[in-house]
Amino acid sequence: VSRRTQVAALTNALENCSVRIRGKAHTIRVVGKNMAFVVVRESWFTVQCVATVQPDTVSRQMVKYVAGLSRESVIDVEGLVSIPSVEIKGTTQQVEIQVRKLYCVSRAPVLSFNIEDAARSDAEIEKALQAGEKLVRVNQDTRLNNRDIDLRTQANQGIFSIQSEVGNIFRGFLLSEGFREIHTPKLIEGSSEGGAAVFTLDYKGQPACLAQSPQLHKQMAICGEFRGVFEIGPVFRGEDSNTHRHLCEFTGLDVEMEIDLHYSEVMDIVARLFVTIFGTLNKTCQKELEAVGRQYPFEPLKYLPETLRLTFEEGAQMLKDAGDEVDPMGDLNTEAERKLGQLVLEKYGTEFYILHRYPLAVRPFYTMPCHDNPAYSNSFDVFIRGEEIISGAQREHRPELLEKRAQACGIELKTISTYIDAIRNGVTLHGGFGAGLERVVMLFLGLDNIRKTSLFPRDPRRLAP
Ligand code: ATP
Ligand code: AMO
Repeated sequence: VSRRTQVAALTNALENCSVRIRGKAHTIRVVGKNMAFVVVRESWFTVQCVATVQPDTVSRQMVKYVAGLSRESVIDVEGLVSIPSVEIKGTTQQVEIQVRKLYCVSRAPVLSFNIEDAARSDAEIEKALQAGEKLVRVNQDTRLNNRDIDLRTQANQGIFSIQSEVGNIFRGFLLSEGFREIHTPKLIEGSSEGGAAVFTLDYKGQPACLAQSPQLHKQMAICGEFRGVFEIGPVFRGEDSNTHRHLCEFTGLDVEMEIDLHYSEVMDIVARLFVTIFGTLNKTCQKELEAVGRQYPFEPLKYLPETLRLTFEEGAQMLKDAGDEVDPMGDLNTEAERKLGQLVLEKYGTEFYILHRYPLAVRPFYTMPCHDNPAYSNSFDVFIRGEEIISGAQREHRPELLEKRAQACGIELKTISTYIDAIRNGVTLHGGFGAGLERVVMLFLGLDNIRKTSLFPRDPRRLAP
């Protein structure tokens, strides 16, 4: 046997063929002294290998050796492909390998948990515990402390394939619409969003920050006559929030574009882009969606082909009508956002919608006020299942007003002087938006915690692995 066969390629067509595979020992089960079963896993795919004592090929000693292997060791198996008479449960491949040779390439120590346990849903755990089975319930900190092991479950393989696909669709859609991909600096002079959530550092003797967003530079690209731009890149927030949806570092999906007349042109792009993302994921990622759903059951996202848009005033009125107190000129808190999501679902049948025309006072300094009523703004947030995934707006392009707003929002003008100058040098009407990749994936999949959709999450308590 010379060439290695992928576990994924092991099908009925290879019956009686001699193959060599390499993978992790997912489970090891020994029956008496003459037989051992090893399920070999190669990332997503699994196959059962059977070592039975046979005069010429498999000795008792070899069965004993197999029995002594540790789970998650990397092994090479050579043998014949056979088709079992009964359906094999718990493996992706429906053939078996009758082992002739088995080598251990890399022996794993006893790990903090095994993949079988880590892959169980809550319902499966309850059922197993009731049946008196001994198992380890793997909590979130243990998973994140041992992320390299945790990532091996099918649900996690699915989550990060879906995350990769969201980035691909985002990029493909925007390129096809004539946008240009840009890469803005992450070391900048000061806060780009305002507020205290910023990491400061020393830049060769000069005070500096890790970029809180690509906001200023994506706008400066528009000043540089890049008519429409996007970026997929890291965003740093010195959040003190230990919530299920805040990270200290996340991946921003940012867009900035010229507009002709109205900020609705930006919302048009958001709507078409996200309907494309959802539709494509539902088509191309079925296997991954099923794997996530097996461990973390969820209902598919309900969305309309024409994305619903409500004004902030309409949303606030819906909450009031439902008996909630709402500050008409304040922001919605997390609870109100959730409640509104529920009301919108009941009334309009969608879990994806845009809320626009927010009070100006709750938006960042660079937001354009509404021309008919400057207490409101040409801005919007976008929600999935009652939680924010996007903020966006038309930008203030009048330098004097921009400076005034920045000052009022407590931004140190000297840290944004080159940005203000760029706006002063002449820029057309423009707007854009930013989404958080981890939030998009978390909420599309109905997951309960953003740490599940961040490969190596950074939160106020976690800087490793
Ligand atoms: P944006 O910055 O665009 O508003 P966001 O979703 O990060 O996006 P924040 O402004 O950070 O929102 O916070 C919005 C809401 O999240 C707050 O009104 C508050 O209700 C809630 N929130 C933030 N931090 C915490 C926390 N530590 N505990 C509970 N709730 C929090
Ligand atoms: P905002 O601050 O609302 O807007 O951020 C945009 C989107 O980024 C995500 N997000 C986060 N994800 C994880 N952890 C966090 N701590 C976190 N904070 C925000 C959310 C949010 O909707 N410059 C503007 C965007 C624009 O107007 O273009 C901005 O940064 O999904």
